[in-house]
Amino acid sequence: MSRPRLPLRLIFLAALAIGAALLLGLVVATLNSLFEFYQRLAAMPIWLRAPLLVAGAFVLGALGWLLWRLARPAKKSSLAAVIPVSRNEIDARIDALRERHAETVALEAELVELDRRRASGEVYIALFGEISTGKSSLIRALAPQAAPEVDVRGGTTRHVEHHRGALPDGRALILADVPGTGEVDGAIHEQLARDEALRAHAVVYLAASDLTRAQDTELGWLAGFGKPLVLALNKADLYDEAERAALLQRFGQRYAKRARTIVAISAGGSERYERTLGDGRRERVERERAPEIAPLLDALEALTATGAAGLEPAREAAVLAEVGRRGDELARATASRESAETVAKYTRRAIVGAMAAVAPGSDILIQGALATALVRELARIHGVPVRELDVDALLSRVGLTVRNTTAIVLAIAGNALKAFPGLGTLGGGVLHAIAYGLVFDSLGHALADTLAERSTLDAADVETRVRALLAEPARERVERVTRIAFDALRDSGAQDRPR
Ligand SMILES: Nc1nc2c(ncn2[C@@H]2O[C@H](COP(=O)(O)OP(=O)(O)OP(=O)(O)O)[C@@H](O)[C@H]2O)c(=O)[nH]1
Ligand SMILES: [Mg+2]
Repeated sequence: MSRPRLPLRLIFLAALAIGAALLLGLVVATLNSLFEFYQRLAAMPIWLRAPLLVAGAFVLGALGWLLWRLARPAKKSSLAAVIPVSRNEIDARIDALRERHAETVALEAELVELDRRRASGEVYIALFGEISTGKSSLIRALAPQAAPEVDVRGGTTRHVEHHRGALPDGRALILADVPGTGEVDGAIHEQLARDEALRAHAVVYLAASDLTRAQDTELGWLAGFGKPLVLALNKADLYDEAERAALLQRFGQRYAKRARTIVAISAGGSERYERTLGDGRRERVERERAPEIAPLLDALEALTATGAAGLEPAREAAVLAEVGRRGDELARATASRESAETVAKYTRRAIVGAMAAVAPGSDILIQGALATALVRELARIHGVPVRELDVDALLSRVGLTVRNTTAIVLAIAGNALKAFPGLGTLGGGVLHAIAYGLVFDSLGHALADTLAERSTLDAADVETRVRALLAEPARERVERVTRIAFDALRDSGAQDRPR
């Protein structure tokens, strides 16, 4: 049967030989031309050769630059703009979540605060930055009557606190002192700080030295929300003139696009030292360092020149974007909860159906309306529209898997369920039903995961996941399904229930 293959191979070899000969010829011809060109160039008078060489180098350079421009990978902007979302859209999403019994209280509270601040007409400024960068000290400097706790130890501020301060021109500001970021195990406090930063009209980002990668990312995150930012190098007193200038220059190069203004300040803070008294005794003293924050005051005056009303649209957009993001997260968690409930419901039905089946093994999964209903309900939960055709295609595809693996599933179920004493007395019918439940549970979870991750009824993906789940049914899953079977048995009044 393999007779006609020989001439085909010969033709291919001949074509390859001709191709190689042509390529060789081309290389030789090019080298030849280059050599001739070089000889001609060498024979030229210098006044002609030099400009020709310069022009050639220029053309090559330009060509190289053009190729680089075209081929280089696109720069990823760290200021990935946050997708704007309208208030109506957010309200509608929260309503929908509430109807699904999702925990929307925190989102609603955020919107109430959004409205409250707009109505108040006050300008809110959040001081943000890593722990011990001097946020609370700066509050003291900006609002002398406020007395927030200041300490050398990082993580001193634990809550968001608001203080009323004033600019030199007399305008009032509400200053938010927030917990510092970058603390070990400080995720909760960090979240408080981030939320407050988004609620503010503008943010003063404090750093006490050059920015680390984490601080860089944080600044990018804030700028991504379109937050008006002042980048303040605090504790400037710790640097000499040259060091301070070098740091500011570096900040300028790296952050001019993200921050409206970059300043160097000394929030003050306090210092401890020992002094010798008249009688020779030594005494530990703590004294306040004099703050030097004039450049920051100028920056804040400029930044808030339009008043709250001018800054409000950007503030609102940032808060809504964050509420939208959290709403999406909540929607995913809700879908996951609903999916789990739905899968459990259908697994139970499959088990009950299998136990009632006249002939164990009759194809309730593949042909049954149950599987169709499961697919439809999971698709609805994940907001994925499906056609009758797609559901059929999916089930027949997965059906193959199930048919092929029923024996394996039964074996697995049989083994794993040895952990449940008394199960053996229930007979093959129950084991079979549990195996069916396992299949349903696998199909349901595979489908839910595919829908959640791909937002489409990708049959191939579902099949791969079902195979993986069936090949290695985790003990936790087997136990869960078995428990459902026990409950179903108990409800149907079975006598010899396992203990
Ligand atoms: N040298 C110097 N030290 C300062 C300055 N500002 C603050 N400090 C000191 O830095 C330390 C931390 O100050 P805090 O104001 O508590 O810093 P924080 O950012 O509020 O810290 P957390 O609340 O823990 O995030 C304290 O020991 C202050 O005295 C400054 O301008 N110069
Ligand atoms: Mg503090």
